[in-house]
Amino acid sequence: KAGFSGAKTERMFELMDGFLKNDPVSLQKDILHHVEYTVARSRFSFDDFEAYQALSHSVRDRLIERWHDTQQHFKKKDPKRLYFLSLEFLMGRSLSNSVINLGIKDQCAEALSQLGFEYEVLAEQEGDAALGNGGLARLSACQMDSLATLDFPAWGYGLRYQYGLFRQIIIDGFQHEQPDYWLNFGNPWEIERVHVSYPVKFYGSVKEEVVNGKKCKVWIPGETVEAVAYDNPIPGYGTRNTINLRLWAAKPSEGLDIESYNTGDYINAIVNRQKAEIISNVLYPDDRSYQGKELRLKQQYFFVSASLQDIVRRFKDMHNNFDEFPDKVALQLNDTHPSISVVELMRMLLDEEHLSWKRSWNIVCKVFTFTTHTVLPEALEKVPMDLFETVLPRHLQIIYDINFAFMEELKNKIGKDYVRLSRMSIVEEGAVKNIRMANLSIVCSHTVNGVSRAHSELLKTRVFMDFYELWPEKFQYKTNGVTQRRWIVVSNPSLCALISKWLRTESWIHDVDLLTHLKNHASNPELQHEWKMVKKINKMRLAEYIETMSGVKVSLDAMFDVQIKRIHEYKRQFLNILGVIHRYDCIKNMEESDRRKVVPRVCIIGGKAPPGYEIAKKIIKLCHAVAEKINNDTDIGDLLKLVFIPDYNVSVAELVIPGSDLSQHISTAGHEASGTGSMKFLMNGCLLLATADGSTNEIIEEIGAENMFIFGAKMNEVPKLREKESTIKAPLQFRRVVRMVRDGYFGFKDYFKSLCDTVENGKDFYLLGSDFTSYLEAQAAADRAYVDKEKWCKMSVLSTAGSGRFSSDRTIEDYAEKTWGIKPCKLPL
Ligand code: 8GP
Repeated sequence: KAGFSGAKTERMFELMDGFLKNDPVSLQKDILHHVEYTVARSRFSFDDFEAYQALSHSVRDRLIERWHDTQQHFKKKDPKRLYFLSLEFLMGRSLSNSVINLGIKDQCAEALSQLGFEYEVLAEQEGDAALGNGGLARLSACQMDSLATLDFPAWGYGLRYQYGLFRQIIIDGFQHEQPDYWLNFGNPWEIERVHVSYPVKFYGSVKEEVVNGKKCKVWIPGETVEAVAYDNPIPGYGTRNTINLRLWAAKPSEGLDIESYNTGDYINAIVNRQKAEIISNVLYPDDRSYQGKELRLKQQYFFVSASLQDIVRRFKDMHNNFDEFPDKVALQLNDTHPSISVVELMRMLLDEEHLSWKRSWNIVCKVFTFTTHTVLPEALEKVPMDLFETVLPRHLQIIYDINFAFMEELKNKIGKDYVRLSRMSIVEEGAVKNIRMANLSIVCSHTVNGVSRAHSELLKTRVFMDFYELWPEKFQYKTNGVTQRRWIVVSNPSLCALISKWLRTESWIHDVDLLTHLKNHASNPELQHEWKMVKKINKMRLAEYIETMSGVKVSLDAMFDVQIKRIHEYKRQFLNILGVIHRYDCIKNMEESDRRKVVPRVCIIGGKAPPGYEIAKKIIKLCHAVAEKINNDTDIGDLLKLVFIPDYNVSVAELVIPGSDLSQHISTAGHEASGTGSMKFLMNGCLLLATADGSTNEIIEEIGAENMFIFGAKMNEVPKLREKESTIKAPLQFRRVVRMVRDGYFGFKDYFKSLCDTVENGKDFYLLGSDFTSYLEAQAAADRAYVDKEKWCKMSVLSTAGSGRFSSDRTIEDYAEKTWGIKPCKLPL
C-alpha cells in the first residue's frame, strides 16, 4: 500500500478481498462463476470443453494477480531486464503447466471431481500452442519457464501467428499438411491489450531534413501496420514471479488512407487495409531456407520493431539518458530471425532520439547477445539486398554504414586480405547481393554462442572461424537444457512422486542437481520395483495411444524404441528404418530356437517433414510401407512392430517420452547443434542410443558411456570418411537392406528410388552406410542389456540421476551471469 494515497485509492483497498484463494471450494466457486459469466453456459449444464474453459479462466485469474504484482515489483526495483526476442515459441499446453507451477493441481482435481469432472480429461481438451517448428522453438519455451522460476526480470517477445505449425495428417502413408487454426476455439491463456499497440512502417523512401540545425534522415513509409500486444503470463514454480510473453498481432492501421477513399472505392480500400493482418497470419514451416521471402522479412521486422518501441518506451518511463540503456536492457537474439533489431535500434537512436552515430553504436554494441542454433550453412539466413531496399530502405543505409565502419576496422587489423574481408563482410557480393544476417548479428553483439560445447567449437573452428580469430572474447558456449517441470512433473506424475519419495523432498523440482542422489538407490530392489511399475504404467498409456492412432496392438513386454523429432536427412530416420528392415530380415531367416531369444521391439517413429522437403516425405512413406509389411506378417507377431505416430507435437511428446525404454539420437556427427529431445528422455529414465554429436558428448560425461549405447563416426572422422566415401563399399548388410527397398520389397519401387540414391553410388553424404555396422552393434548391445532387467533398470535410474546438468535452469543461470548480466528480482511472499 505504501506510496498509494487519495480517497479513490483508499476505496480500492477497502473493496479488495485479498488474493484469490486456492482451496477446492474457492476454486469451485470461481469455476462456476466463469461457466456462467465467461463461457455463458448454465451451471447446471456444461460439458468437458466448457469446464476446461472455465477452469482455465480461473487459473488465469490467479496468474494475472501474480503477473500484476511481478510487473509492479520490476517497475519499482528497476533492475536490468532481459528481453528474449524469438520468432518461435513452442509452448504446448498451458493448463497442465500452470497448475503445477502455481502448486494447485490437487486442489483443482478435487474441486472438479466434486463437480463431476476429471482434471486429466479436461487438461486433454486443450490444443497445443504450436508457434514454432522444432528444437529452437521448444527451447525458447523451456527457457521462459526457467526465467520465471529463477525470478529473473525477463520478458519474451514474439509473433502471435493465427496459424501455428501445420497439422500432419497421413493418408496412405503420405504426409499431408493441414492448417492449424489454433485460435478457433479461443485462447484463455492470452490477454489482448488493445491499448498497447505500435505503428510499424514498411517500404517508402528516405529523405534528408534539418532538425534542430542538424541533418537527419527521415523515413517516409509506404505502408503502416499496427502491432497489437497479446500477453501470455508465464508462471514460475515455487515463486509468485510471473513473467510475460508478449506476442504481436498485425492489425490494419487507424490512419486515414485519403487516396483510396477519395477514389470512391470504399470496399476495396477496406479490403486492402485488411491485408495488413497477413503479416502475423502464418508461421513459416522450417524449409531450411527462407531466402528471398518478402513476407518473412516483414514478419521479422514487424515483431522486432514493435518490441523495440515497447522496450524503449518502458525505458524512457524511468530514464532520460540513453547511455544508461545498456545498464537496464539486455536483448537476446534467438538465432538470426530477430537480427534486424540491431539495425532498428540503431535507426531509433539516430533518427528518432537524434543521438550521434558514435553514441548510438556504443549503446547497440553493449545490449545485444546472439545465439545460433544450427550448423547447416543453408540455414544461415541471407536477405537479398534489393528486397531490403524495397521493404526497409532506411535500414539498408544503416547496414551499409555499419559494414563500412566494420570493414575499415578489419582492414586496420588484417590488412588487405580481400578474400577474408569479403567472407566477413555483412554484404555478400555476387550476381545477387545479399545481407548476411549472421555476420550482422556477430558484428553488433557483445557475445555469440552455440548451444552445446561441440557446437560452439564448430562455430569457432569452421562456421564463424574468421570472427573467432578477430574477437575470441566474444565467443562463449552454453549447453541447452530443458525444464524438469514440464518434462517430469507435468508429463510423468508417477515418476515425479517416486523421485520425491526416495529423495524425501520435492526440492529437486527447482534444484535439479539433487537428482544425483538417486544414484545411491540405483541398485536398491525396492526402488527398482517401483521404477519398473512406473515405466509399465507409462508404457500402458502409450500402448493405448498407439492402438487408437494406428490400430496396432503392441506388447508391453517389448522394448519401446523411439525416435521422435523433425524428419531430416541429417537426423537419419532412414538409418533407423533400414535397421528395422535388417531386424525383420534376420528374424524371418532365423531358426525357431533362435527366435525365442529375440528381444521383442516396438519401434516408434514420429515427426513432421518440412512441406517442401521431398526426401524427408519419402522417409515417412517408407516408414509406413515397411510398417505395413512387418505389422501384418503373422510369422513375426510381437517380435517386431513398427509404428509411425502422426502429428508429433509437444503434448504427444509428453505422452511418448515417459513410456519409452530406448530413444534414438543418431544424427551424423557434426550436424546436430545440440539436441534437446535426448535430455527429456534422459530425465524420464529412458536409455539413449546415440552418436557422439551435439550435446550427447556432454551427456556421455554425466551418465557414462557404459550406461548408453554410443556408436558411429566421431565428429573429427566425418570429413575424412566423406572424402573416401566414393571409393569404399558399404557393408553387405547395408547394401542388402537398401536393395530390398530399391527392388520394391515394400512396394513403391519407383517412388523410393531417389531416396535409395541418397545413400548409394558414392553419394552417401550423411554416412548411413559407413555407420551401419556400428549402429547394428549398438542395437544388439541394447538388446543384451534389456534382457537383464536389473541392469537395465539401474541404467535407467542412473540416466535420470545424471540429467540435472541438462535442466534449462542451469542454462539460464549461466546466460544470466556470463551473457546478459541480470540478477534475480524476486517478488516478496
Ligand atoms: C535446433 C537444433 O537443430 C538443435 O540441435 C538444437 O537443440 C535446438 O535448435 C535448440 O538449440 N535448431 C533449430 O530448431 C533451428 O535452427 N530452427 C530454425 C529453422 C527455424
